[in-house]
Amino acid sequence: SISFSKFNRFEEINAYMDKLAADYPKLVQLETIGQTTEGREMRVIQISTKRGSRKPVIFVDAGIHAREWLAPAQALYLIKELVENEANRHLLEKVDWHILPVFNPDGYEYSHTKARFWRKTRSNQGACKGTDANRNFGYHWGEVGTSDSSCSDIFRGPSAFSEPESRAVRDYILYRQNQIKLYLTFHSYGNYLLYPWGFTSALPHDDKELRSLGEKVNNAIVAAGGNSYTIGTSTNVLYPAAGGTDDWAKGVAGVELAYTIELPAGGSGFDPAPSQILGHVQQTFEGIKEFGKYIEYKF
Ligand code: 0X9
Ligand code: ZN
Repeated sequence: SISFSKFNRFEEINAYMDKLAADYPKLVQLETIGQTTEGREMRVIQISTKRGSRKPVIFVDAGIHAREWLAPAQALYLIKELVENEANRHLLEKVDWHILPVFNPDGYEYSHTKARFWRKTRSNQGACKGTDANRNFGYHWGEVGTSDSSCSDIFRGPSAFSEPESRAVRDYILYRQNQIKLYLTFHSYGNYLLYPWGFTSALPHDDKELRSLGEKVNNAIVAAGGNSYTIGTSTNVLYPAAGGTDDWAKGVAGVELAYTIELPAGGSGFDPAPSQILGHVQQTFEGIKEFGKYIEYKF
């Protein structure tokens, strides 16, 4: 079963979501949104107090990069708090949460069983396997900070949306384009709160709003004892990298509020000690609540 003193395997995460769906049938619905290259199911948990509601949706994903294990842990903790902790019911009053805890389950399992620092998907690409799904989205695809070599960790894929995992998330978001008001994607590591763009150093039209919401979130995390985040556009505070999910969500799907959250480091960077997981996910959850409050107030 799942816990926050270890990194849970994909099957454990699925079994937990099944249990939530069985125990909280009024609150939880599961949707399989696609299949990976190796045939695993990609499952989104929809948390809502009202079936068929037209409330604003916050869409969250994690684990697009296989080795960034704190990201699925954070998504799982968010799921647990939203569903199982009655003190958090207010976060569901005006907003629905749709969460994909493991974007890249083939890679995630591979990083558990064969190669700890695997990043990409597991598709066949000629010389080497796998595409960086965060270079595979179809907005300024193939531009700066990407590679056309299948052996590179930032391989963009042979074409935009070449990966079944990318297509599943693209289609899920496009289908709910008008309802999704905030897109959050969890990565690790380094404590960065990033927003578009990753393909250019130009600022988005709503840079001020994105930054000030980022600051609210960071203040809550710091107040909870977490490390402070560097806030800004991907290009300006981290590095340029085109074809990311966040840029696509904002630039194509029209989800104006889109953030990549680079969670804290630990161990090699990608593997905080099991004893550190709970503290990190609790502190970050305090920031995620601020995102929820903002969407509630704005829409
Ligand atoms: O390079 C990435 O994909 C992300 N960093 S990571 O170390 N987790 O790999 C940052 C992505 C930021 N967003 C865009 N560049 N669009
Ligand atoms: Zn990442």
